[in-house]
Amino acid sequence: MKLDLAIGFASHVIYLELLNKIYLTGIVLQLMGVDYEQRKKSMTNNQHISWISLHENHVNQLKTQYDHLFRKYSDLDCIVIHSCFSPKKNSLDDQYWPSAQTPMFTHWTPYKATPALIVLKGGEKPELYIEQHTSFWEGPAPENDDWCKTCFKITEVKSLTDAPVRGRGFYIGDEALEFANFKNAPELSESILNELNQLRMVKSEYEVQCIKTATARAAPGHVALNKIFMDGTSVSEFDLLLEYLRATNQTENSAPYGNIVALGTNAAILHHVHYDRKKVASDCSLLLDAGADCNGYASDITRTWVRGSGRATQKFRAIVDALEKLQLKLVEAFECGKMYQDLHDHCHAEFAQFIIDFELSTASLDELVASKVSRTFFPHGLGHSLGIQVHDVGTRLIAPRGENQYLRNTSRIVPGQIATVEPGFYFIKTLLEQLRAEKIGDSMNWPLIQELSAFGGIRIEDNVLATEQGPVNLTRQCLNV
Ligand SMILES: [Mn+2]
Repeated sequence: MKLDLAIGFASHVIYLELLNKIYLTGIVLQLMGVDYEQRKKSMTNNQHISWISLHENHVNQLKTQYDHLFRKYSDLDCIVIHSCFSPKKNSLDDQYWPSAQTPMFTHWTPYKATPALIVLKGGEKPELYIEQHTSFWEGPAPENDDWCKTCFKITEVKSLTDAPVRGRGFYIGDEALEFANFKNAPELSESILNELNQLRMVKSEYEVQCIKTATARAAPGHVALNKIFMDGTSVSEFDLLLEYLRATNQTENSAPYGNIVALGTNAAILHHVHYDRKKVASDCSLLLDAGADCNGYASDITRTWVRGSGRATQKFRAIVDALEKLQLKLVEAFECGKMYQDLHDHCHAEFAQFIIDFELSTASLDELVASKVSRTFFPHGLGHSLGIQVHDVGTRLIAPRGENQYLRNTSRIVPGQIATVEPGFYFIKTLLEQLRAEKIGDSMNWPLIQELSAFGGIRIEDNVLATEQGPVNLTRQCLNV
């Protein structure tokens, strides 16, 4: 059946049937068989994790939460979620952009083989409509519908618009689909989307396992790059990127975000993804911000290493060590009941002290705090919720204070929340120029700042789960560099 679908298109049918009979059938079936057996094994035996039952429990929990929404919005007949699998093309070119799945779809299932539609109705078993694959230019993604067999009522359709979607409903998807007897209710969009985002803040046992596994998958990449870099090898950012992908068994597109590989001054660029080809052999810093994926969930890990023994190198290394101590303290403070913004504020207070301890300024602590100098060196937020999106949703229902404008987590920490804790300390040219123009700029040790600028900056980032018993550092469980 699946083989028929894979090659079942009209114009080439005779040719393909012939090929099929002579040559392909055996190989394809063999490949499918091997693939299926391996997949089943990895899904059921991977680190003794029972993925199927974890996922079933997750879907049941999610169904209860959606049922609650249907009771609240009693005039709503259905919620329709499009997978948005279809990749997009630039209208003037025939090259596809990598496709990103609708996060609310991934919340229900990691199914990814062909375009699909989830239709939810209050109190009923979730329905999954899967579009037949017909293109002979591109093959379908590998089958992974094992996830859906018990949790969903599955129907295969020629086109997703054939799905019997009826009544007044709420449609979620990047690509607008028209259904004959369906009336969308866009006026509900903001309130329903807010509620759905809220459902993603607290992670189920299945989701925690996905993020743990994504973290474990990223760890070998960090270990490999630490070794290559600290061994003194002459390497470029591009060499390191390729090594990271190889060590984590990923392509650039399957990684949850653009891996940041920054040597020296480039570490001051918060999202540096240019991958310089120039090899560097000297005293240098490496900032690596790179994760991995598991079932559509992300890990997000950053490390900063420094090699060499020069005076400035040693000074920079001392800041790296102090930052790591502070980072571990902040992870310990990720406790249920606390406001995440308080951790961010605490980090700034500590950085004001850093500026004194590392002789970056002759001003007093009070002067440094009052003039907010730490924001020059630490301009981003302490961290963010982590899940299907690397910067996950549901934790910024209230805006942060103005001076914390980039903070993405203003929530009260609750059990089941997973967030990153990622303090950073950078020498960013544009921000330093602004500081130089301020009155407090006169107190800064500009020659030292100039020397340290060669190392760019530092960020250390772990993924942390909040539990009633205290924080669990998911990253340090499997990574010790
Ligand atoms: Mn992050």
